[in-house]
Amino acid sequence: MAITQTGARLSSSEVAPEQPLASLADDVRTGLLSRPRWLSPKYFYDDRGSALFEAICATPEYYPSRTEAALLEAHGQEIIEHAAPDHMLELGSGSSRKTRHLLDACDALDQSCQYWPFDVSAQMMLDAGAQLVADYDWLALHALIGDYTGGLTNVPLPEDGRRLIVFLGGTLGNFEPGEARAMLEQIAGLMRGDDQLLLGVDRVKDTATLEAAYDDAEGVTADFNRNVLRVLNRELEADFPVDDYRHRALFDRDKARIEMRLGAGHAHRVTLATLDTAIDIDAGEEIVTEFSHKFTPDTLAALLESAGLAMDRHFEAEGGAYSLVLARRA
Ligand code: AVJ
Repeated sequence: MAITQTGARLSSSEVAPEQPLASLADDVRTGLLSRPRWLSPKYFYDDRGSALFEAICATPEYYPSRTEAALLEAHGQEIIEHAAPDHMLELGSGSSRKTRHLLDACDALDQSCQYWPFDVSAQMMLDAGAQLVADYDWLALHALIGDYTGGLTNVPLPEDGRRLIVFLGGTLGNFEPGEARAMLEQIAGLMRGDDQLLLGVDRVKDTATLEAAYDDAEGVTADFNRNVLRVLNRELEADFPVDDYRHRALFDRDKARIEMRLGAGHAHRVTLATLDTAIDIDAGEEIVTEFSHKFTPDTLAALLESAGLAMDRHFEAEGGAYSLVLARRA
């Protein structure tokens, strides 16, 4: 394991996937040639896409992010008291903005814990990390660079100490049910004894609220959705007519998920030079770009149970808008 020491309390290392992950090229070839056509939401997040996601979180319609932050602020101390972590591993930590509520709670409770953010963007983690170690003088931060969908067995957590695994933002909702269970099983595989998982998920609610959250009036989400085509145009030398695509966000109540799609305004042929492929797209044809699953207390408990986990504490936003749960191995 290559460890880069960037300061006494700030270091980083790369986490290798268990098996080689599919490349962008392979994923796009598979998805675009399937029916319905699909693209993985993980390709939204180039620099522009990450900035657009931050902007989504600031729209009045997108309640999940601020609702989760409020729950972390209100219950941070109870969470840290209950989990008493020596090591906090966060999957998809991004800029670690919401995690500060947990670090504040550690601070208030004199629980000195090491923080292990895990994300693909080394730059974002190290920038945020430098600020974090400056703000919390007891904090040691070890940034883990990699794609956590490649598995967690190579995460270099020390054997000793109690673990709190943090998985926020409703990101689990991006996975299809079987994948979500597999992801939770991976997490459960890192947990022993009293170790805890802190999981944030969005809840099933009325269709209007859900669809508005994924189709804000300002059009930020629409721009975010179309951004995946810009990524493909750049990375695969493609020529998607980005502005010709219409953003759609529909709640499927049977599957309890928002589906984001991009619909072609006109029939066209797209060429992906890097893939040596051309695809004819019909007028109105749609590409599925994201699923965002929503849960009820029952479906959440059942999913946890299927992965060998059990709910220890459940913090709900007003009206059951959002859930934060602490779970342990069953
Ligand atoms: C970051 C995956 C949790 O599904 O709500 C926000 C992404 N997509 N608006 C979500 C997203 C459109 C977000 N997650």
